[in-house]
Amino acid sequence: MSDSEEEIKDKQLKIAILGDGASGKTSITTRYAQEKFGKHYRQTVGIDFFLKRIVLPGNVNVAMQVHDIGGQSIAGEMLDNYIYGADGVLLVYDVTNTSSFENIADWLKVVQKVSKGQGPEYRKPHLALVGNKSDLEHMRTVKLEKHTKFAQENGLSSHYISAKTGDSVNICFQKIAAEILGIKLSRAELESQHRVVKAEIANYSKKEAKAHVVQAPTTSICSIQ
Ligand code: G3D
Ligand code: MG
Repeated sequence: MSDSEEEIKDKQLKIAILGDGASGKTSITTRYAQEKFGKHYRQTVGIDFFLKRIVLPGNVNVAMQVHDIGGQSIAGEMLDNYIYGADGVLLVYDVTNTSSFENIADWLKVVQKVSKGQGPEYRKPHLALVGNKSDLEHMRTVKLEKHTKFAQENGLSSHYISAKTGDSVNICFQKIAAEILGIKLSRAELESQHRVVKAEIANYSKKEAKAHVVQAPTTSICSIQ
C-alpha cells in the first residue's frame, strides 16, 4: 500500500456559527445536526456543540463540530473561545431583518480581531456569509445584490439557506468543509443533499434543566428540550 493510500483521511473541523439573536443560529445547528426544526436544545454556559459525520469525495471522513454561540452577544466574554481555532465561521443573518445583515460587518470584525492576535501558525477560518430564512422570500428586505457585494468585498463564500425547510443547509456545510479541506465537489455532489452519513445524537436526561454536550470518541451527546 502506498503512503498516500495509507494516509489518514479522518478530519475534524470546528465550525462556529455567529450572528444576531433570532437570525436562526440554533435552528441551523439543530437542522444540520438533527435534521429537525423547532425543537431546540437549550443553550447553557460553556461550549456546546454538535458533532456530525459526513463523507467528502475521496472517502474523506469529516467530523463536523458545530458550535452555536447560544445567547452570547457580540460583546460576550466567551465569544473569542468559540471563534478561536475555528476552521470555518458562518456569519448568519435573517434575510427579512435588515439590521441583522448590517450587523454582519461587526461580527466579521470580531472574527478578524481573534485572527489578528495570533501568531503566524494560526490558520484563519474560512468565512461564509449565510442568509437564513430563505423560505420567507416574500418578506425579504436584504437584497441579493447587497449580500453578494458584501461577500465579494470581504472574501466570504455566499449561501442562502432555510433552517425551517432545510433547503440548502447540508450543502452549505458540505461546500464549506470541502473548501476548507481543498476538496473539489463534483456537480452531482453539489446537487445532491444525500451524502450525509448520520447525525449521532443521543437523548440525554430530560430532567436536566440545562443542556450538556459531552464529547465521546465517536459520537456527540446532547439533551433535547
Ligand atoms: P438564534 O439561535 O440565532 O437566536 P433561532 O435564532 O434559531 O432561535 O431562531 C429564531 C426564530 O427564527 C425562531 O422563531 C425560529 O423558529 C425562526 N427561524 C429560524 N430559522 C428559520 C427559517 O429558516 N425560516 C423561518 N421562517 N423561521 C426561522 P420563534 O418564533 O421560535 O422565535
Ligand atoms: Mg440561539
